[in-house]
Amino acid sequence: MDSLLEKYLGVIEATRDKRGAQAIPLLRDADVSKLLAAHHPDYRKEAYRPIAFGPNAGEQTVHELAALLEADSPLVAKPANLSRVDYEVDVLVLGGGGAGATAALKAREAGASVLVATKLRLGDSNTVMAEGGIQVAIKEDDSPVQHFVDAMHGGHYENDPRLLKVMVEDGPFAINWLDSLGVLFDRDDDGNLKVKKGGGTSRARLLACKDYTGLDMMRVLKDSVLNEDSIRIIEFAPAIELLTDAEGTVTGAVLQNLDVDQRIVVRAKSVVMATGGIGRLHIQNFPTSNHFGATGDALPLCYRVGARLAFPGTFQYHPTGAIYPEQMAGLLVTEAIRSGGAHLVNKNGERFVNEMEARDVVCAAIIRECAEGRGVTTPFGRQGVWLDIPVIDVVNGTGVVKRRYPGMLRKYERHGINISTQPVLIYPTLHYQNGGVAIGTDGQTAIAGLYVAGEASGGLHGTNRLMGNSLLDIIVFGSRAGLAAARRAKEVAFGELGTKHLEAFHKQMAKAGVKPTRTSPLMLPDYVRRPEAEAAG
Ligand code: MEZ
Repeated sequence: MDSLLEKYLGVIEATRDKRGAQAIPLLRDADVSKLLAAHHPDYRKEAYRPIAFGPNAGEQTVHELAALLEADSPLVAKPANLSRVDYEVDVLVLGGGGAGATAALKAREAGASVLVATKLRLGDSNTVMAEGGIQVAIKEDDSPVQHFVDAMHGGHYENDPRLLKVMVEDGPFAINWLDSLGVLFDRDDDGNLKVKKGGGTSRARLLACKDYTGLDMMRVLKDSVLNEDSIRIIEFAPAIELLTDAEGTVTGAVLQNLDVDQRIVVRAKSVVMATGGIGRLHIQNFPTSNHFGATGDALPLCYRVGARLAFPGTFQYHPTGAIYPEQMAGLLVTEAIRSGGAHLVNKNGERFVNEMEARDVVCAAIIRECAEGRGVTTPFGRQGVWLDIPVIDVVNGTGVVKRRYPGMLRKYERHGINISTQPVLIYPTLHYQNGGVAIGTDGQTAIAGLYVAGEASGGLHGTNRLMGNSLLDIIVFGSRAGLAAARRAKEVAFGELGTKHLEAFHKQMAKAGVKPTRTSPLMLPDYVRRPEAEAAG
């Protein structure tokens, strides 16, 4: 057995019965506020600064995002030849994850010609990284209203209520659609959909495909896109700039072919931005649960054409990211495991928070335990606490962990750890951007021709998203954005392709005294440069 585990296994096993009998009450709102202010990373003043110019000028965000927003367009150093148009389509979808695939399918269904351009391969996205489930109110004891109330409370009442209303009400239809496409949601022996509870919710309303829900959803969405012959797909071609006409309407985009150093010019009547989140920016040096391409590309691209961001300063640090073994650092250990009864345990064998609090609360409590000396240090110097997964089998009978969490079991097995019998070490991992581009209920932005769906958008989740609401978000708003983009395409002609918006952007930049030293979007994480930067101090 591993020496780290050997040292602590005794205390974890010896305290299990006592811990199991302990009822930890949910914190009162006033105590939640205190805990967050003291320990949640969103409250670390030194990690934040005001954005220097643009639609969100003066608002606080993390240094990493501010730098992206204030960086220059790659087209300045190397302009694209806009007179040679490579593709002309009704709807250009940027991003090949769940939101992008849904938008493409719905736009096509509505009669639009569609091109999907994606940075990596179709399906490479945070959608496939979402494990525990999708929230939707479908059971008799539940309702969209109850779902709305839970999400509002979880988001600290900052959520845009118009967006949230649409999501909870469209939810059951979204599930019907996924079911009809072939998503294999877990069912009981009578064939009824099974539900479980997520953190911060008053009802069990998570539908799941074991512990690989997002992966199964993406499987069918991807197949559906591939089966739709008329949807064109370009892989390894991220967008590097949006194109606009003289009125500032979005009329297309320039893509970068990653295989050969070549620009691709697309003219479109509508553009749906669905490029996902920002985890690979490793905000505040956190490890991340995100996929390799999650570099927040939508944010600078939309910002440069004048779109405002909602909540640019709030991020989700998923409470249970793996920290040991080192090769797994940042990988998600699904919340479904806490929902199944696992305990969070400090080095003294004590539980210290109700495991079913909302994510930001659990995250802050774990950080507090480590900051106050009750954490465990890994051989690589990471601090964390134990997630006692074996207690699930102790309480429910041998084999439950294996049956419910085959994905987690396999990930740890590769490193010689059996989660049915061995607790694992965890610490918060950067998981989700709560904020993003401000949208209306059809994914429309304030910029004509530009729609945003999924994690790239902001407002729906307030300042803290609840588990499973992202998988619902991508389907509901992917659909709405795809349909609205197709409707617009029927009503407008193709526009001229230009970069006049960059002139306005540069004027604001100069007025703020900012001299850009880099370009955005980042496209790929800069791991190669990181050690040099650290060495330089
Ligand atoms: O919504 C999520 O982020 C999710 C389902 C994550 C998880 O813990 O499994």
